[in-house]
Amino acid sequence: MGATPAELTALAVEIATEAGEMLLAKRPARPEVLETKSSPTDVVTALDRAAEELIRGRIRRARPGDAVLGEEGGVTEGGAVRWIVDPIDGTVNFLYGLPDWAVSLAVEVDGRVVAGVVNVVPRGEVFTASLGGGAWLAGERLRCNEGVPLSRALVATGFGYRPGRRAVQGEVLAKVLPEVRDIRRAGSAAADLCAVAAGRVDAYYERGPQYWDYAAGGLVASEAGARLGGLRGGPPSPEMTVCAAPGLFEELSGLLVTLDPERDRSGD
Ligand code: LIP
Repeated sequence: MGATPAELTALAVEIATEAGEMLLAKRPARPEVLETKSSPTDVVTALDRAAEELIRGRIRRARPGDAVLGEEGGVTEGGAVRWIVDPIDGTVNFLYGLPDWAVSLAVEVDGRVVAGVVNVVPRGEVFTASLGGGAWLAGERLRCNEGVPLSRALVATGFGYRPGRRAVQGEVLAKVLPEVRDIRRAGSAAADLCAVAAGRVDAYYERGPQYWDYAAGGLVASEAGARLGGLRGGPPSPEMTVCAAPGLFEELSGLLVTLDPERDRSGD
């Protein structure tokens, strides 16, 4: 079933908004951990699962036959249109009641992301983008910060859940920190990428975000003029994802390459 990027974005806004309303309404004072994944600190709550089920149900009702890739529910095969779903990006923030968690929905057509919505629920901010249609927040078009040198850059980053990865991420951070204005670690890749788009930070890098973490926020940032990629000219990936205006992207990725960041301490 055909649809324009703008139509897919509008549907994604409806679904992400409804999922956010459900999460706000049903979030208990102290959500319980349902289970853990890659480590004892990589948590899933019942509401992660419930939100993804709501989202999948709305997609099925509106666009039966679309494919879905979701953090909790895995792959549902379908046609040329595929939804990339992170029902709660920033799950630990959700668990603790911190404000940076988001419902992140991206829509691909033939493997290319054409629509992205990041609903940062506690802040009441719904970031949207459609391919070629710009990035938007509350009716205002977004532009990333340009012309910022690395030494004056406010840089967002994040950390994985396994000790062996975090040990190397700490080593890399220790080398990046003296070279930049400062670091921010908010806890949601989707929200971090939207912060790049909105000029609230100048850059983002992280080793480890999954495709559902960065697919929607990556389109928002790209449509706001930022470059999204990996190291050495590669695409964004769980190996390394970097996002900034083109000049700063080159400076930051050039520094990261010297630090051999795409590795984990062996054994854990
Ligand atoms: C989160 C990422 C974030 C990372 C966190 C966590 P989750 O995703 O969005 O960038 O630093 O450690 O992985 O696990 O909340 O969906």
